[in-house]
Amino acid sequence: MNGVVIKSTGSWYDVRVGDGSVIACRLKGIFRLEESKDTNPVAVGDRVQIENDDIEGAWVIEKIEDRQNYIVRTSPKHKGARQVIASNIDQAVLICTLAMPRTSMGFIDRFLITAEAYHIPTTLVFNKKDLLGGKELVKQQGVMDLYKGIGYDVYTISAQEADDIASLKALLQNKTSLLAGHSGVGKSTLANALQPGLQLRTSEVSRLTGKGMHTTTFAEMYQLNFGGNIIDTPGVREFGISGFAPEEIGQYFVEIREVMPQCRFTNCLHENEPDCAVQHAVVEGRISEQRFTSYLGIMADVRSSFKRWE
Ligand SMILES: Nc1nc2c(ncn2[C@@H]2O[C@H](COP(=O)(O)OP(=O)(O)OP(=O)(O)O)[C@@H](O)[C@H]2O)c(=O)[nH]1
Ligand SMILES: [Mg+2]
Ligand SMILES: [Zn+2]
Repeated sequence: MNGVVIKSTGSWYDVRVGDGSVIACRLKGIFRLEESKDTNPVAVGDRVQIENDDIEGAWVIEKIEDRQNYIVRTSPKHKGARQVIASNIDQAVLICTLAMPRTSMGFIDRFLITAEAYHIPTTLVFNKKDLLGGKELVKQQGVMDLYKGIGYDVYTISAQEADDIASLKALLQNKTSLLAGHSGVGKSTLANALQPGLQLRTSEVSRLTGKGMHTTTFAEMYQLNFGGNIIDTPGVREFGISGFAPEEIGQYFVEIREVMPQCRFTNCLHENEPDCAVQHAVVEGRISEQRFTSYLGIMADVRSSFKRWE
């Protein structure tokens, strides 16, 4: 029987099959033994073949179909190991909040370059606009304008506003979308608003630290009654990146990719090289200093993780 993995706990996998029912499956031993840099051989979104195994007396995943795409992050437990967050997705929706919790541009950029590298179109959704005062709204608008200028789709919403939920529905309809972001930004709250009846657990952000409580513990895919699927994921503290070569990174910054053919050296890394079109663009304000700072920070990370791999 064919199905789609909608939840993976590491020992059990919930698989949604053709008639809409969900079957808890185990993984055939062979997959666990396969050599892999990934910490999880099966991810949410994987299309699989399952069979009722006579010997084990349970449903097992027999075969994993090739992935159309997938998105990974560095495993927080084992640096250098990759964790596949989800596969076969149409888009990612990065939920950000200016406050409670604060989402930094560095975090946004790390997510965006990973999504660029894996060819996953990404939309930025700034949630909790109801919490922002005048000054903060101006600040948020500045960040939003920056990303709009680069070419990303950007929304500002409140989970409590029916109109905002309606515009989010239009974004998500008939697609399989990954909801990502820090703990506490409101991923599960938004899922509940989009699909009444889900009743996912949510918890208040700590007033003391301004951080979320890591309420969602496993990624899970839910069907939307207006068409499509969403994957709610556990909040991540940092979006570690690994496995990239330093010379790749420029290509994943859309606006750097655009100007770098004009650099004097074809292997320019846009750090200290002479006649670098990227540095010129930063000086002239065509590339934002914040994005360039993110670029340099990611280059430093990539270099240090590269060394570990050698
Ligand atoms: N004021 C306000 N609060 C919101 C909004 N969206 C979510 N919240 C609150 O933010 C808190 C955290 O929401 P969750 O949905 O648990 O956040 P999450 O992103 O799923 O967090 P993790 O599961 O830990 O990753 C809850 O108390 C929500 O009620 C919003 O638009 N405005
Ligand atoms: Mg959650
Ligand atoms: Zn350059």
